[in-house]
Amino acid sequence: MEKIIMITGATAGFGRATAIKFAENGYKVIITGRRKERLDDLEKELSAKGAKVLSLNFDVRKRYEVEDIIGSLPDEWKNIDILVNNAGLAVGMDHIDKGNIDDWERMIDTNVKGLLYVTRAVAPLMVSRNSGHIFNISSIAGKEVYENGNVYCASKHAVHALSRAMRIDMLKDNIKVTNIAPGFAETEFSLVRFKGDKERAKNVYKGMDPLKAEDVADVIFYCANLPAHVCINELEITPAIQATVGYTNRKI
Ligand code: NDP
Ligand code: 8X3
Repeated sequence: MEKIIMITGATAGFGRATAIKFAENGYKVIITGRRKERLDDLEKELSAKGAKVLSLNFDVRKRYEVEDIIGSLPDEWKNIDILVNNAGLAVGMDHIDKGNIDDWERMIDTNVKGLLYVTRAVAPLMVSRNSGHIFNISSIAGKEVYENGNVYCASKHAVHALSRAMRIDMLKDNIKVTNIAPGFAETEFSLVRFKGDKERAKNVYKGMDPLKAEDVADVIFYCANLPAHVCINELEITPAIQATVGYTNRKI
């Protein structure tokens, strides 16, 4: 039987690349995000390749919407085998005394609370079948911190802690949990962080060959397709020129 994967934040970056990778490999894919047009376009693109796609248009921060939409999945889409908690963002980059509190709330509400709402809705479906695999997209910013990264790093440290906690809680339910911790990857991430400032966003990746969204999709696919007795609990992936969050060998 075809496996079902649900990916939050499939309208761009890692989520979109992951949806394409799994759809091309015969999975049924549930794609989610706030930008409906992009979901529609992706649904068309994948369906044209013969994939079965369900597109769900919601904001992970809206607790009751998340519960309602996931709670009323059609029967043929309920048996979710893989959940990728990917939707997330950084907004702003300032010292802690100057940060914008609205930006902080957006990051915490999306990266931490949104991930929890989705997990709380999907995990019982997996527990009832005694089977499943949850991927949480954290970051190397979930293992280390950097100047001006304060709240984003804290939100990703929370994701890292939740991955470890979920692994323990769901051990007896035969549900694998994998924490993915990418470093620099050129997606729309920096454009969002710098609120549409293209020049500043481009500069983040100056002098390097950053990760591509497809690199992250490939490792998720690899982890998801290991033998049943193997679980990768954590996977850190950076561009070759990046050793830690702050040590890079840029060619500038
Ligand atoms: P992108 O900005 O390219 O994609 C982010 C995705 O998240 C979009 O599909 C967006 O969809 C979705 N999203 C954001 N907020 C919400 C929300 N409130 N509700 C639903 N969906 C939402 O960034 P990336 O692909 O790079 O980021 C994906 C994840 O990877 C994030 O969690 C990020 O923190 C993490 N990460 C990124 C790294 C990088 O360097 N790029 C490195 C390490 C981790 P829409 O706007 O349509 O809702
Ligand atoms: C994104 C990677 O280093 O920009 O999580 O925080 S970083």
